[in-house]
Amino acid sequence: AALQDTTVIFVLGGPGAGKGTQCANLVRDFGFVHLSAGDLLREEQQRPGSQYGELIKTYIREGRIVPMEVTIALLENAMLASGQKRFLIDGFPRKMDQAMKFEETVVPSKFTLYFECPEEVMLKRLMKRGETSGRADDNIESIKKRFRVFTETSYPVIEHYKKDGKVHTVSCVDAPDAVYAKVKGIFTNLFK
Ligand code: UP5
Ligand code: MG
Repeated sequence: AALQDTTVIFVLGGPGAGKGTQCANLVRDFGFVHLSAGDLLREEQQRPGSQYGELIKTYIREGRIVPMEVTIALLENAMLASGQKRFLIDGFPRKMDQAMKFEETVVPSKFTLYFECPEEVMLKRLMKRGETSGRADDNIESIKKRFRVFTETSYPVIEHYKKDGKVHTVSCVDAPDAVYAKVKGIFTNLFK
């Protein structure tokens, strides 16, 4: 009800494709609110008294998908708390049932922005980031598990939306500015 007339764009792509990097550009130029499901889960994990702290920690390290009740509640709360109307939902939905549930109980998505990137490129980026990120899943074991879950479980969500003609695909191989030039083109057509 409260979120009925909001615009939601799902931002999807493999681990390390550059979802967060490009969302930051879109926030600056188009006034979207950026909600990274992974960031919200990491915050919840740190929150003193959270009943999900241990569960989230284990799931993230193993690259597994946290039960959707937890993630959807975090997203919905953040959307309501923002008081805003345009959202980039980054890294969610990662599983078909999550996509269905979110669109039924929160709000349907307008489209999906899919960042396409070969695994070897993502691997390089994540290993490099792992030198300084402190992220518990930026290590070779966790990265391999994340790739596998993406291919087997999360990519089918993108395929589903592709069948509906609701996906804008952007290659994420080039430098961040070149990638953003393409993204900006899509958003300028739609939102300016
Ligand atoms: N970089 C970015 N773009 C570049 C470019 N064009 N050229 C060169 N370098 C580039 O970028 C990654 C790194 O690459 C950075 O160092 C960046 O500078 C560089 P980033 O923008 O951070 O990529 P992103 O796609 O956001 O990568 P991230 O690691 O955040 O993706 P994941 O999807 O793996 O992580 P997320 O935080 O979404 O999820 C983590 C875990 O949380 C999941 O594995 C899962 O266990 C759990 N989770 C759920 O259970 N449910 C959810 O709904 C969401 C998450
Ligand atoms: Mg991210």
